Amino acid sequence: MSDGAGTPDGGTSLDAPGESASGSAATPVRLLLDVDTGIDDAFALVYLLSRPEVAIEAITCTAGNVGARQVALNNLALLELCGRTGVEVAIGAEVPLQIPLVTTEETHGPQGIGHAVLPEPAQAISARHAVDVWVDQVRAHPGEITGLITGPLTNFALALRREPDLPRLLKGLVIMGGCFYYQGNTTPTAEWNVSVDPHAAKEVFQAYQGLPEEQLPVVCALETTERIEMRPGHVARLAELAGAQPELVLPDQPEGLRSTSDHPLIACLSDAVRFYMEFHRLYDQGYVAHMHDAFAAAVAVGRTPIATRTGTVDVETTSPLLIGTTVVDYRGIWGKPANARIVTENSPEDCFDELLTSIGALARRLGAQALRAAANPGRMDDCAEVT
Ligand SMILES: [Ca+2]
Repeated sequence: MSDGAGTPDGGTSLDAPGESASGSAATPVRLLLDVDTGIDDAFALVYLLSRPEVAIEAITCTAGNVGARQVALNNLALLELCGRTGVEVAIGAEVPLQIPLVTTEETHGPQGIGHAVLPEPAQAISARHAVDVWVDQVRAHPGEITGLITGPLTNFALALRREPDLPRLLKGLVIMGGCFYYQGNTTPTAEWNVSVDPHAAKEVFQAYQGLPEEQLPVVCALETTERIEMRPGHVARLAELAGAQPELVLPDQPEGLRSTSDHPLIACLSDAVRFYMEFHRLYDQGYVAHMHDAFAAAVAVGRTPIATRTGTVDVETTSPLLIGTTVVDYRGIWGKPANARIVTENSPEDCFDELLTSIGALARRLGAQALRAAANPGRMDDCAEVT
Protein backbone atom coordinates (compact mmCIF):
# COMPACT_ATOMS: atom_id res chain seq x y z
CA MET A 1 0.00 0.00 0.00
CA SER A 2 1.43 3.33 -0.95
CA ASP A 3 -0.21 5.73 1.46
CA GLY A 4 -2.12 3.67 3.97
CA ALA A 5 -5.50 5.03 2.89
CA GLY A 6 -6.90 2.60 0.41
CA THR A 7 -5.04 3.68 -2.66
CA PRO A 8 -2.74 0.81 -3.57
CA ASP A 9 -0.37 1.54 -6.39
CA GLY A 10 -1.26 -1.30 -8.70
CA GLY A 11 1.97 -3.22 -8.33
CA THR A 12 2.19 -6.82 -9.35
CA SER A 13 3.50 -8.08 -6.02
CA LEU A 14 1.97 -7.72 -2.59
CA ASP A 15 2.45 -4.25 -1.20
CA ALA A 16 3.00 -4.28 2.53
CA PRO A 17 0.99 -1.93 4.73
CA GLY A 18 2.80 1.28 5.47
CA GLU A 19 2.48 1.30 9.23
CA SER A 20 3.50 -0.85 12.14
CA ALA A 21 1.03 -3.35 13.54
CA SER A 22 0.64 -1.29 16.70
CA GLY A 23 -1.12 1.40 14.70
CA SER A 24 0.26 4.07 16.98
CA ALA A 25 1.83 6.02 14.13
CA ALA A 26 -0.84 5.29 11.56
CA THR A 27 -2.05 8.04 9.25
CA PRO A 28 -5.56 9.28 10.09
CA VAL A 29 -8.20 7.80 7.78
CA ARG A 30 -11.61 9.37 7.26
CA LEU A 31 -14.14 6.81 6.08
CA LEU A 32 -17.68 6.98 4.80
CA LEU A 33 -19.32 3.56 4.85
CA ASP A 34 -22.19 2.10 2.92
CA VAL A 35 -23.13 -1.34 4.18
CA ASP A 36 -25.85 -4.00 4.28
CA THR A 37 -24.95 -5.48 7.70
CA GLY A 38 -24.58 -8.51 7.35
CA ILE A 39 -22.26 -10.85 9.28
CA ASP A 40 -19.08 -9.88 7.50
CA ASP A 41 -20.15 -6.21 7.44
CA ALA A 42 -20.47 -6.52 11.23
CA PHE A 43 -16.88 -7.76 11.48
CA ALA A 44 -15.81 -4.96 9.15
CA LEU A 45 -17.51 -2.34 11.30
CA VAL A 46 -16.16 -3.68 14.59
CA TYR A 47 -12.68 -3.82 13.04
CA LEU A 48 -12.91 -0.21 11.90
CA LEU A 49 -14.14 0.85 15.34
CA SER A 50 -11.09 -0.85 16.80
CA ARG A 51 -8.67 1.24 14.74
CA PRO A 52 -7.59 4.38 16.59
CA GLU A 53 -6.64 6.22 13.39
CA VAL A 54 -10.03 5.68 11.71
CA ALA A 55 -12.71 8.36 11.85
CA ILE A 56 -16.05 7.09 10.60
CA GLU A 57 -17.82 10.08 9.07
CA ALA A 58 -21.17 8.30 8.82
CA ILE A 59 -22.66 4.94 7.97
CA THR A 60 -25.28 4.65 5.28
CA CYS A 61 -27.41 1.56 4.84
CA THR A 62 -28.45 -0.26 1.73
CA ALA A 63 -30.95 -3.08 1.55
CA GLY A 64 -29.18 -6.32 0.75
CA ASN A 65 -28.50 -9.03 3.27
CA VAL A 66 -31.59 -7.76 5.12
CA GLY A 67 -33.86 -4.75 4.66
CA ALA A 68 -32.32 -1.27 4.99
CA ARG A 69 -34.06 -0.44 8.27
CA GLN A 70 -32.79 -3.64 9.90
CA VAL A 71 -29.32 -2.87 8.53
CA ALA A 72 -29.45 0.52 10.26
CA LEU A 73 -30.60 -0.98 13.57
CA ASN A 74 -27.80 -3.55 13.36
CA ASN A 75 -25.21 -0.82 12.80
CA LEU A 76 -26.51 1.29 15.69
CA ALA A 77 -26.55 -1.72 18.01
CA LEU A 78 -23.00 -2.67 17.01
CA LEU A 79 -21.79 0.88 17.60
CA GLU A 80 -23.31 0.81 21.08
CA LEU A 81 -21.88 -2.64 21.76
CA CYS A 82 -18.45 -1.18 20.97
CA GLY A 83 -19.02 1.80 23.25
CA ARG A 84 -19.27 4.26 20.40
CA THR A 85 -21.91 6.97 20.24
CA GLY A 86 -22.48 9.90 17.92
CA VAL A 87 -21.85 8.18 14.58
CA GLU A 88 -24.63 9.06 12.15
CA VAL A 89 -26.43 6.04 10.67
CA ALA A 90 -28.70 6.84 7.74
CA ILE A 91 -30.96 4.84 5.49
CA GLY A 92 -30.95 5.19 1.76
CA ALA A 93 -32.48 3.22 -1.04
CA GLU A 94 -34.74 0.50 0.29
CA VAL A 95 -34.95 -1.27 -3.08
CA PRO A 96 -32.56 -1.70 -6.03
CA LEU A 97 -32.67 0.74 -8.97
CA GLN A 98 -34.63 -1.43 -11.39
CA ILE A 99 -35.26 -4.92 -10.08
CA PRO A 100 -37.15 -6.19 -7.01
CA LEU A 101 -35.25 -6.58 -3.75
CA VAL A 102 -34.16 -10.06 -2.75
CA THR A 103 -32.83 -10.36 0.81
CA THR A 104 -30.86 -13.26 2.14
CA GLU A 105 -31.88 -14.14 5.67
CA GLU A 106 -30.84 -17.74 4.93
CA THR A 107 -27.24 -16.52 4.50
CA HIS A 108 -27.03 -14.02 7.33
CA GLY A 109 -29.79 -14.93 9.80
CA PRO A 110 -33.14 -13.28 10.57
CA GLN A 111 -31.59 -10.00 11.78
CA GLY A 112 -28.61 -10.19 9.45
CA ILE A 113 -26.00 -11.01 12.07
CA GLY A 114 -26.33 -14.76 12.25
CA HIS A 115 -27.44 -16.23 15.59
CA ALA A 116 -26.56 -12.98 17.37
CA VAL A 117 -29.46 -10.98 18.78
CA LEU A 118 -28.62 -7.39 19.61
CA PRO A 119 -30.73 -5.14 21.83
CA GLU A 120 -32.75 -2.25 20.41
CA PRO A 121 -30.30 0.64 20.02
CA ALA A 122 -30.79 3.79 22.08
CA GLN A 123 -29.67 6.08 19.25
CA ALA A 124 -32.15 6.82 16.48
CA ILE A 125 -31.69 6.38 12.76
CA SER A 126 -30.70 9.69 11.11
CA ALA A 127 -33.38 11.74 9.40
CA ARG A 128 -31.01 12.40 6.48
CA HIS A 129 -31.16 10.27 3.35
CA ALA A 130 -28.04 8.27 2.54
CA VAL A 131 -27.58 10.12 -0.74
CA ASP A 132 -27.58 13.48 1.09
CA VAL A 133 -25.04 12.12 3.55
CA TRP A 134 -22.64 11.06 0.78
CA VAL A 135 -23.00 14.16 -1.34
CA ASP A 136 -22.89 16.69 1.52
CA GLN A 137 -20.10 14.99 3.44
CA VAL A 138 -17.80 14.51 0.47
CA ARG A 139 -18.45 17.99 -0.96
CA ALA A 140 -17.64 19.49 2.45
CA HIS A 141 -14.28 17.67 2.65
CA PRO A 142 -12.96 17.29 -0.90
CA GLY A 143 -10.03 14.93 -1.25
CA GLU A 144 -10.20 13.80 2.37
CA ILE A 145 -12.73 10.99 2.59
CA THR A 146 -12.33 7.39 1.47
CA GLY A 147 -15.53 5.52 0.66
CA LEU A 148 -15.99 1.89 1.63
CA ILE A 149 -18.96 0.04 0.17
CA THR A 150 -19.65 -3.49 1.36
CA GLY A 151 -23.21 -3.88 0.13
CA PRO A 152 -25.08 -3.42 -3.15
CA LEU A 153 -24.12 -0.20 -4.94
CA THR A 154 -27.61 1.35 -4.99
CA ASN A 155 -26.96 4.32 -2.68
CA PHE A 156 -23.65 5.18 -4.29
CA ALA A 157 -25.14 5.02 -7.79
CA LEU A 158 -27.87 7.43 -6.68
CA ALA A 159 -25.27 9.71 -5.09
CA LEU A 160 -23.30 9.72 -8.37
CA ARG A 161 -26.43 10.78 -10.26
CA ARG A 162 -26.73 13.74 -7.88
CA GLU A 163 -23.00 14.60 -7.84
CA PRO A 164 -21.13 13.18 -10.84
CA ASP A 165 -17.89 14.64 -9.46
CA LEU A 166 -17.90 12.30 -6.45
CA PRO A 167 -15.08 10.15 -7.88
CA ARG A 168 -12.84 13.24 -8.00
CA LEU A 169 -14.02 14.58 -4.65
CA LEU A 170 -13.33 11.33 -2.79
CA LYS A 171 -9.82 10.49 -1.66
CA GLY A 172 -10.44 6.90 -2.69
CA LEU A 173 -13.05 4.19 -2.93
CA VAL A 174 -12.97 0.53 -1.95
CA ILE A 175 -15.76 -1.78 -3.10
CA MET A 176 -16.49 -5.35 -2.05
CA GLY A 177 -18.22 -6.88 -5.03
CA GLY A 178 -18.05 -8.88 -8.20
CA CYS A 179 -15.99 -11.85 -9.28
CA PHE A 180 -13.68 -12.00 -12.25
CA TYR A 181 -13.08 -15.27 -14.11
CA TYR A 182 -14.14 -16.99 -10.89
CA GLN A 183 -17.46 -18.58 -9.97
CA GLY A 184 -20.17 -16.49 -8.35
CA ASN A 185 -21.73 -17.03 -4.95
CA THR A 186 -25.28 -16.15 -6.00
CA THR A 187 -25.52 -17.49 -9.53
CA PRO A 188 -22.83 -19.58 -11.23
CA THR A 189 -21.28 -16.35 -12.54
CA ALA A 190 -22.54 -13.53 -10.28
CA GLU A 191 -21.52 -12.27 -6.85
CA TRP A 192 -24.16 -11.26 -4.27
CA ASN A 193 -23.71 -7.46 -3.98
CA VAL A 194 -23.72 -7.00 -7.74
CA SER A 195 -26.57 -9.50 -8.18
CA VAL A 196 -28.82 -7.53 -5.84
CA ASP A 197 -28.47 -4.38 -7.93
CA PRO A 198 -26.59 -4.97 -11.19
CA HIS A 199 -27.84 -1.72 -12.73
CA ALA A 200 -26.35 0.28 -9.87
CA ALA A 201 -23.01 -1.51 -10.22
CA LYS A 202 -22.98 -0.82 -13.95
CA GLU A 203 -23.61 2.90 -13.37
CA VAL A 204 -20.85 3.11 -10.78
CA PHE A 205 -18.21 1.52 -13.00
CA GLN A 206 -19.29 3.67 -15.94
CA ALA A 207 -18.88 6.78 -13.78
CA TYR A 208 -15.24 5.92 -13.16
CA GLN A 209 -14.29 5.26 -16.76
CA GLY A 210 -11.27 7.26 -17.88
CA LEU A 211 -10.33 8.76 -14.51
CA PRO A 212 -6.69 8.78 -13.37
CA GLU A 213 -5.56 5.42 -12.05
CA GLU A 214 -5.14 6.63 -8.48
CA GLN A 215 -8.82 7.63 -8.39
CA LEU A 216 -10.16 4.31 -9.63
CA PRO A 217 -12.03 2.15 -7.11
CA VAL A 218 -10.17 -0.74 -5.53
CA VAL A 219 -12.41 -3.77 -6.04
CA CYS A 220 -12.27 -6.67 -3.58
CA ALA A 221 -13.93 -9.49 -5.51
CA LEU A 222 -14.68 -13.10 -4.62
CA GLU A 223 -11.48 -14.55 -6.03
CA THR A 224 -9.56 -12.82 -3.23
CA THR A 225 -12.25 -12.32 -0.54
CA GLU A 226 -13.10 -16.04 -0.46
CA ARG A 227 -9.49 -16.65 0.56
CA ILE A 228 -10.26 -14.85 3.84
CA GLU A 229 -11.67 -17.96 5.52
CA MET A 230 -12.44 -17.55 9.19
CA ARG A 231 -12.07 -20.85 11.05
CA PRO A 232 -12.81 -22.05 14.60
CA GLY A 233 -9.19 -21.38 15.59
CA HIS A 234 -9.62 -17.72 14.68
CA VAL A 235 -12.62 -17.40 17.03
CA ALA A 236 -10.63 -19.00 19.85
CA ARG A 237 -7.71 -16.67 19.18
CA LEU A 238 -9.96 -13.62 19.19
CA ALA A 239 -11.36 -14.52 22.62
CA GLU A 240 -7.83 -15.09 23.91
CA LEU A 241 -6.65 -11.73 22.58
CA ALA A 242 -9.67 -10.12 24.22
CA GLY A 243 -8.79 -11.64 27.56
CA ALA A 244 -12.18 -13.34 27.58
CA GLN A 245 -12.93 -16.91 28.61
CA PRO A 246 -12.15 -19.57 25.94
CA GLU A 247 -14.59 -19.47 23.04
CA LEU A 248 -15.25 -22.65 21.09
CA VAL A 249 -17.14 -22.71 17.81
CA LEU A 250 -16.72 -26.26 16.56
CA PRO A 251 -18.15 -28.26 13.67
CA ASP A 252 -19.42 -31.09 15.87
CA GLN A 253 -21.42 -28.80 18.16
CA PRO A 254 -25.21 -28.55 17.63
CA GLU A 255 -26.26 -25.96 15.07
CA GLY A 256 -27.57 -22.76 16.58
CA LEU A 257 -25.66 -23.11 19.84
CA ARG A 258 -25.29 -19.68 21.46
CA SER A 259 -22.14 -18.37 23.07
CA THR A 260 -21.94 -18.39 26.85
CA SER A 261 -19.11 -15.85 26.91
CA ASP A 262 -19.43 -13.18 29.56
CA HIS A 263 -17.92 -10.72 27.09
CA PRO A 264 -20.81 -9.22 25.06
CA LEU A 265 -18.73 -8.33 21.99
CA ILE A 266 -17.04 -11.74 21.82
CA ALA A 267 -20.42 -13.47 22.31
CA CYS A 268 -21.96 -11.40 19.51
CA LEU A 269 -19.16 -12.05 17.02
CA SER A 270 -19.06 -15.74 17.95
CA ASP A 271 -22.82 -16.15 17.47
CA ALA A 272 -22.61 -14.28 14.17
CA VAL A 273 -19.76 -16.32 12.77
CA ARG A 274 -21.15 -19.67 13.93
CA PHE A 275 -24.22 -19.08 11.77
CA TYR A 276 -22.01 -18.18 8.78
CA MET A 277 -19.86 -21.29 9.25
CA GLU A 278 -23.00 -23.47 9.36
CA PHE A 279 -24.18 -21.77 6.15
CA HIS A 280 -20.89 -22.31 4.34
CA ARG A 281 -20.84 -25.98 5.41
CA LEU A 282 -24.37 -26.38 4.05
CA TYR A 283 -23.01 -25.32 0.65
CA ASP A 284 -20.03 -27.70 0.79
CA GLN A 285 -17.48 -24.96 1.47
CA GLY A 286 -16.36 -26.37 4.80
CA TYR A 287 -16.82 -25.11 8.36
CA VAL A 288 -15.46 -21.67 7.51
CA ALA A 289 -16.82 -18.15 7.09
CA HIS A 290 -15.72 -15.87 4.25
CA MET A 291 -14.89 -12.47 5.70
CA HIS A 292 -15.32 -10.55 2.45
CA ASP A 293 -16.22 -7.20 3.99
CA ALA A 294 -13.71 -7.29 6.82
CA PHE A 295 -10.98 -7.80 4.23
CA ALA A 296 -12.29 -4.81 2.25
CA ALA A 297 -12.22 -2.75 5.46
CA ALA A 298 -8.58 -3.67 6.07
CA VAL A 299 -7.83 -2.68 2.47
CA ALA A 300 -9.61 0.66 2.92
CA VAL A 301 -7.39 1.56 5.87
CA GLY A 302 -4.27 0.25 4.15
CA ARG A 303 -3.49 -2.39 6.75
CA THR A 304 -3.33 -5.58 4.76
CA PRO A 305 -1.06 -6.24 1.79
CA ILE A 306 -2.60 -6.47 -1.66
CA ALA A 307 -1.66 -6.37 -5.31
CA THR A 308 -4.03 -4.87 -7.86
CA ARG A 309 -4.46 -4.90 -11.61
CA THR A 310 -6.09 -2.09 -13.55
CA GLY A 311 -8.84 -2.91 -16.03
CA THR A 312 -12.21 -2.02 -17.47
CA VAL A 313 -15.18 -3.53 -15.64
CA ASP A 314 -18.68 -3.90 -17.00
CA VAL A 315 -21.79 -5.57 -15.60
CA GLU A 316 -24.37 -7.69 -17.40
CA THR A 317 -27.86 -6.31 -16.76
CA THR A 318 -30.13 -7.83 -19.40
CA SER A 319 -29.36 -11.50 -19.97
CA PRO A 320 -31.57 -13.75 -17.80
CA LEU A 321 -28.73 -16.27 -17.78
CA LEU A 322 -25.92 -13.92 -16.82
CA ILE A 323 -27.53 -10.94 -15.04
CA GLY A 324 -25.20 -9.56 -12.38
CA THR A 325 -22.11 -11.08 -13.96
CA THR A 326 -19.05 -8.83 -13.75
CA VAL A 327 -16.49 -8.90 -16.55
CA VAL A 328 -13.09 -7.21 -16.59
CA ASP A 329 -11.15 -6.38 -19.74
CA TYR A 330 -7.48 -6.26 -18.79
CA ARG A 331 -6.19 -6.10 -22.36
CA GLY A 332 -8.08 -3.16 -23.86
CA ILE A 333 -10.09 -5.40 -26.18
CA TRP A 334 -13.20 -3.25 -25.70
CA GLY A 335 -11.22 -0.11 -26.44
CA LYS A 336 -12.65 1.55 -23.33
CA PRO A 337 -10.60 3.31 -20.65
CA ALA A 338 -9.94 1.59 -17.34
CA ASN A 339 -12.39 2.12 -14.49
CA ALA A 340 -11.22 -0.14 -11.67
CA ARG A 341 -8.28 -1.64 -9.84
CA ILE A 342 -9.04 -5.28 -9.11
CA VAL A 343 -7.35 -6.88 -6.12
CA THR A 344 -5.45 -9.83 -7.57
CA GLU A 345 -3.40 -10.97 -4.58
CA ASN A 346 -3.89 -10.87 -0.82
CA SER A 347 -2.58 -12.55 2.28
CA PRO A 348 -5.20 -14.30 4.43
CA GLU A 349 -2.72 -14.89 7.24
CA ASP A 350 -1.73 -11.24 7.37
CA CYS A 351 -5.35 -10.15 7.14
CA PHE A 352 -6.47 -12.31 10.06
CA ASP A 353 -3.49 -11.19 12.13
CA GLU A 354 -4.61 -7.63 11.57
CA LEU A 355 -8.32 -8.21 12.16
CA LEU A 356 -7.99 -10.39 15.25
CA THR A 357 -5.24 -8.36 16.90
CA SER A 358 -7.10 -5.12 16.46
CA ILE A 359 -10.59 -6.37 17.36
CA GLY A 360 -9.12 -8.33 20.27
CA ALA A 361 -7.50 -5.17 21.64
CA LEU A 362 -10.80 -3.29 21.41
CA ALA A 363 -12.60 -6.13 23.17
CA ARG A 364 -9.97 -6.13 25.90
CA ARG A 365 -10.44 -2.38 26.46
CA LEU A 366 -14.22 -2.79 26.55
CA GLY A 367 -13.94 -5.65 29.03
CA ALA A 368 -11.70 -3.60 31.31
CA GLN A 369 -14.11 -0.66 31.11
CA ALA A 370 -17.06 -2.86 32.01
CA LEU A 371 -15.20 -4.15 35.07
CA ARG A 372 -14.36 -0.59 36.15
CA ALA A 373 -17.97 0.49 35.62
CA ALA A 374 -19.20 -2.45 37.71
CA ALA A 375 -16.79 -1.53 40.49
CA ASN A 376 -17.81 2.15 40.37
CA PRO A 377 -21.45 2.20 39.29
CA GLY A 378 -21.83 5.91 40.01
CA ARG A 379 -19.10 6.99 37.62
CA MET A 380 -20.74 7.30 34.23
CA ASP A 381 -17.54 8.45 32.58
CA ASP A 382 -16.35 4.87 32.78
CA CYS A 383 -18.88 4.12 30.07
CA ALA A 384 -17.71 6.98 27.88
CA GLU A 385 -16.69 6.56 24.30
CA VAL A 386 -14.02 4.01 23.53
CA THR A 387 -11.63 4.85 20.76
CA1 LIG B 1 -22.07 -6.87 3.00
